[in-house]
Amino acid sequence: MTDRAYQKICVLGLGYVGLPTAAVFASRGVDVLGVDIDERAVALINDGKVHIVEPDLDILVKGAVAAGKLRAKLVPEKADAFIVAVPTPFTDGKKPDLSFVQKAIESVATVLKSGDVVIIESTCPVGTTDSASRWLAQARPELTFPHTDGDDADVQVAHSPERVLPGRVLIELVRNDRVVGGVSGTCAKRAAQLYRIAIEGDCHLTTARTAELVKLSENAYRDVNIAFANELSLVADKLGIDAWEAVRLANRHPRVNILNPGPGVGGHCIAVDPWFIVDSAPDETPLIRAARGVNDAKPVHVANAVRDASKRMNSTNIACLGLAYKADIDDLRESPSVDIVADLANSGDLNLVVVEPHCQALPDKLANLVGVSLANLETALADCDVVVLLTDHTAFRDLEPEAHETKTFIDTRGLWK
Ligand code: SAJ
Repeated sequence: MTDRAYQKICVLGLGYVGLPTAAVFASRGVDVLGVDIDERAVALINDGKVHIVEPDLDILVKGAVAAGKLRAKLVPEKADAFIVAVPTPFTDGKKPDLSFVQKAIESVATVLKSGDVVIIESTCPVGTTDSASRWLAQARPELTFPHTDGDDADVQVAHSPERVLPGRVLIELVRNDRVVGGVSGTCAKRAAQLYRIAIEGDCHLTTARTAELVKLSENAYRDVNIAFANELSLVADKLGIDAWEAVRLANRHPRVNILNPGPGVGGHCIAVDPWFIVDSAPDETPLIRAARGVNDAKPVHVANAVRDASKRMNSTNIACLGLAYKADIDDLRESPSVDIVADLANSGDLNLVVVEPHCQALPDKLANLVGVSLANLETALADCDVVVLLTDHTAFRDLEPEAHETKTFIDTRGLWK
């Protein structure tokens, strides 16, 4: 059911959050214009196709485009609401890079009219949504905005962070609760009214600044807890204890829920967002910073363990299973598995046979390194004496290390425990 206030919306940024969001609103009968700077993505979407891998997204986009409810363009058009879902990476100095958000907001400013709602879904440092309201006001001085005019403003500005898990985006987009933070109370109410067209979860209304911190806290919480598990795994290794067994048994306690140790933390969110908190309160965040350090150091620890095994086995033939940052996806961004293979390649004397069932070719970071090749599982197992499991893909689950007595297996994920 469309809400009469929202006949048409623009979604800026057609990535793994923006495109599913656009398609879900379109499937609810809203006229949706998706906007992206990537010409190839725009052309594919207008053809009813998708440029990212996410279960069922292709079907939803195809249907929405065929029904005339979803189109894509390089620039926005007039609409009733604008959802900004562009990336917010960090710079080399671990500072947030808001240039994509700022450019998207500037392009919205060119088509904005009184009564419109602008919502930022991109993860951003506290204060960004208030800044967006100021940026819009600078571009459109004849309109009023909530940072100066509060509930009486012509245009509403809000932050509602995306919280979906890659691999389950379409389910979580509709079912998860949403935090909706407004620069004013009216901003939050109007933004929630939009989400209720498509969202089954509850909308929790708050301020834009609180909503910004909520999102950052969620990912920092996970990072800190994974760091705890990773630190425990180093302790367990040193003491000759199976870390996954220790975690599993500790979790039998009714108030303990330790996460799983792994080769490090990848993806474009959990390894990045904690730095946005550290940047805004550096003196108050020793724990969050330390957790980042523990998780970032884990790939080096794994690479050293592989080099030790190679020496013990007197063999330089190493099978590396998995490159993606987590199981059963093709996403290699910030993946510790890629970093570990690159680190091992820098040793100079190893023959690294990589198996990644979700990729047809090695990523740029590995493609030109000496001694790294891509192979299937059978070839890698036949040719290598050390086997390191880096990503817990289902395709590796049935491999039985005990059936290969002459090889050394390093299981960084606890998949075969
Ligand atoms: N990991 C572990 N041990 C664990 C759990 C995860 O080592 O017990 C590793 C994974 O292997 C991976 C990394 O952490 O390398 C992150 O994976 P993830 O599944 O925890 O999270 P993401 O990055 O795919 O998605 C997260 C989600 N946030 C939370 O669960 C708090 C998702 O809900 C957010 O929408 C997303 O970040 C985002 O966009 O911010």
